[in-house]
Amino acid sequence: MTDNVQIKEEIINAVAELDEDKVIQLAEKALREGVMPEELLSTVNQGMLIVGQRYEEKTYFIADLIMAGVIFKEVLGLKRMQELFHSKNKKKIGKIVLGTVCGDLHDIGKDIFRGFAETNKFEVIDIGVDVPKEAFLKKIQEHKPDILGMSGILTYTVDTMKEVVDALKEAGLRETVKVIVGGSHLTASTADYIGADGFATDAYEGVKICLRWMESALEGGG
Ligand code: B12
Repeated sequence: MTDNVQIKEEIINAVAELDEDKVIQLAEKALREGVMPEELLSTVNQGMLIVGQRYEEKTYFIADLIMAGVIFKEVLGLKRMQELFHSKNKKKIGKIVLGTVCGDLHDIGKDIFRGFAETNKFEVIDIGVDVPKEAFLKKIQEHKPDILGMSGILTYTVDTMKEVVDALKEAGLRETVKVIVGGSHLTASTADYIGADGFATDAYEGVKICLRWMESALEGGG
């Protein structure tokens, strides 16, 4: 961890103010000055939380949420960030089918999870956003993944995720795949209600759980 406190604060403020040019300029500067890409992501995320608060307070509107999304995606697209997500290792350790559940269009957290998973040698079949349970089932039958990853940012997606897990059970597929759910509103008890094997409010933590699952499967622990 570096202690570039000032530049990080400037980035948080620029994201909160939706100042696209300034965010990109500061993000590039921060990376040049030694801020780690992972730290940059979490810094930008702090700015996003302020955008969300302003939306709740009705000082920001839907157009502002859209702008915040555009800014985050630009940061993710910076060369150094792409390098973070780029896996040179061709040998894969496991397969993940990943999607944002039905009714939810938020894909930034999903994309970050995908990036970290690919860097950690997973093959990821990303089936996008607003994915109906039937499509999850179809992709699981087709690709036979080790893990199903579901992202849901809107709070009601807890029920949508549960519907997918229930559908897996009905189709006799539940035991064939580990299920991880991700979203900042999730807790151990909601994950339990969903019937997931694991949950994470942070994409990197989620990937660490997936790595542990693959290790224990290799050791014969299932
Ligand atoms: C940008 C944004 C949008 C953009 C999304 C653009 C995009 N391409 O994703 C757009 C404009 C589309 C949008 C739309 C809406 N949004 Co919006 N949006 C946001 C905002 C500002 C940032 C979200 C974000 O990307 N955060 C950054 C990422 C990195 O965080 P994250 O997604 O949570 O991901 C992290 C974890 O959750 C986790 N994770 C995520 N997925 C996964 C998956 C796995 C497998 C794992 C392990 C981990 C994991 O890892 C990530 C961190 O490492 C938030 C505010 C906030 N505080 O988050 C509101 C927010 C999420 N939106 C909100 C709302 C209400 C809406 C709308 C309903 C608004 C409207 N009236 O139309 C619509 C819904 C559209 C829909 N059907 O989905 C509310 C949700 C409230 C709720 N309790 O459900 C929020 C919280 C704003 C608020 N405070 O009111 N939004």
